[in-house]
Amino acid sequence: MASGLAPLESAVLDAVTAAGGEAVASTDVAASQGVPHSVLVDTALKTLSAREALTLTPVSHEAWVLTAEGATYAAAGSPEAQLVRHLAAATGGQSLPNVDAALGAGVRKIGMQQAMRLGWVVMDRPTKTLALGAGLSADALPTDDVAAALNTLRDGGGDAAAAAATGVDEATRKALQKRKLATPKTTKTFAITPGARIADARRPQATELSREMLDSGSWRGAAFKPYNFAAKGKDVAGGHLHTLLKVREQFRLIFLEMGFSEMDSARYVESSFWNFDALFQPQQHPARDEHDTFFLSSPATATLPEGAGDYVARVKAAHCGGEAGAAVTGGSRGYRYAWSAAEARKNILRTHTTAVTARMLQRLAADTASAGGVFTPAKMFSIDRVFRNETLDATHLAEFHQIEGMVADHNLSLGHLKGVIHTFFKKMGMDRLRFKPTHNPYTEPSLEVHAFHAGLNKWVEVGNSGMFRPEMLLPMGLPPDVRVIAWGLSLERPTMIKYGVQNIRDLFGHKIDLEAIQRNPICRITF
Ligand code: FB9
Repeated sequence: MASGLAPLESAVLDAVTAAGGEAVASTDVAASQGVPHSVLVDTALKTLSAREALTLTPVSHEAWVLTAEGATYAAAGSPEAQLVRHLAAATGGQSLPNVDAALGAGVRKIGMQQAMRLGWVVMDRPTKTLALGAGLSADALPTDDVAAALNTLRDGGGDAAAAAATGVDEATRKALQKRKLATPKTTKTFAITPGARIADARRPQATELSREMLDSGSWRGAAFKPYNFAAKGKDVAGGHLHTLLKVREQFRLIFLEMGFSEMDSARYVESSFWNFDALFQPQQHPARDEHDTFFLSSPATATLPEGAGDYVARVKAAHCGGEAGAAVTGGSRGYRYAWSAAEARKNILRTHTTAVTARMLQRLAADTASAGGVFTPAKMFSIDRVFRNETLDATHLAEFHQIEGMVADHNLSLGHLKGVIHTFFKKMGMDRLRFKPTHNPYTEPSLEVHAFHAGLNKWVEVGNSGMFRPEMLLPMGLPPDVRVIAWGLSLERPTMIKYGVQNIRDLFGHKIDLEAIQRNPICRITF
């Protein structure tokens, strides 16, 4: 049961009760309690009026406050008055530099302007000296109404009505405002009167409807602390998706929207067979040496796929070429080298998720065989980590996330590849694409994909793609008219561009700023 009132609340209630229903000025209570008016409002008046213990009637006051410049003139006199006093004290015309030295160029300039407007000062053109105006002398100086008005405003607490009463009328105040010497400020105070529920304001307030109150019925008369719906709830600490995973989720949605299903890519350690050989990448290909690929020391080797109609032998034949090779690849002459099973067994950290695609395609071929040769088209994707022993720089780490999509169906063409890539990048908000021929060991033709990025206002290389080679597909046992188109990109690049990250180490790794992760807005995929 919340007990007593805050001291200020109690003081306000006392004042209101003492006033016997008369309105009490909030400024008076604040003054009597020695607290700034705003504190009284925030810590007592708001809570008590929320409980309908008080009724607050806003009273706006227009108070004129002097500007810093106004305050100096209130003390030292208006510039024009200072100038006149100076000239009166001086003998003969005063040169401008002399007056500047005495009053300061700022005061002299304003003073001269005002005093000459009022005829208090004249300029002797030939000698460029200043002198008192006609009818003025040291003992007949004009009154400094400006300074007087400024002082009246300050001493009157800026109250317009009080000032007007002492001759500082609206026009004078406007003139001061025009000279940026004083400005009107509206302050809002309150006339406090008793509220409908002032009676039980002192009664402790219930903060919850407890079981006992329900049983005892004591809730009927109880005063309940009104819900403060504006109260900031407790910051609920929760998990935060890493920025990369936020973007990954968006890419998954794009693929799912396009009717793709996700491949199981949970396999960082892969055999050279699936990562390279199955993709018809020759064993002496530069990417297969330790400069580009991480080889495992233990387990150093993997077993090659058994059965599958002796799929491994057909892969070997495809690589070796010759009769056998041409037979399993529809006539390719292969690479004509001695393919080594030992090389293929070497375990590595996969360099691309295309290894997973190879496994999926080989499984599709097996399913086709077990379905009596009936091939079921497939659209699949993967987004997962790959590892490359590359030179590290601001945009390259030894690992990144590869996004890959593939479509396997009868008689697919390059047009289908370009079409599906257009659909994909359009969903990323990029609909101006350019395709540039390139080379991959496992696709022919191969196309680099470039997109015009409006935000960066430039063309960006956004991925790679191609049609898997028959030397890769036929040894798997896929029907000869089945074509497989595929494309790939990284997850890091779009994420860095989306979140404006310059250095990949700020996005991925032990040095990232966790705050940023928590602060990063959810990711809307359009780039
Ligand atoms: O992601 C890449 N670029 C990119 C992608 C999106 C993007 O979005 C922005 C909002 C606009 C911005 C940039 N790239 C691929 C292009 C380059 O960054 C490239 O320099 C780096 N590439 C990585 C490999 O680096 C060694 C990105 C990574 C990549 C490259 C190729 C593939 C996948 C990832 C592939 C493939 C493929 C080809 C054929 C068949 C199957 C898969």
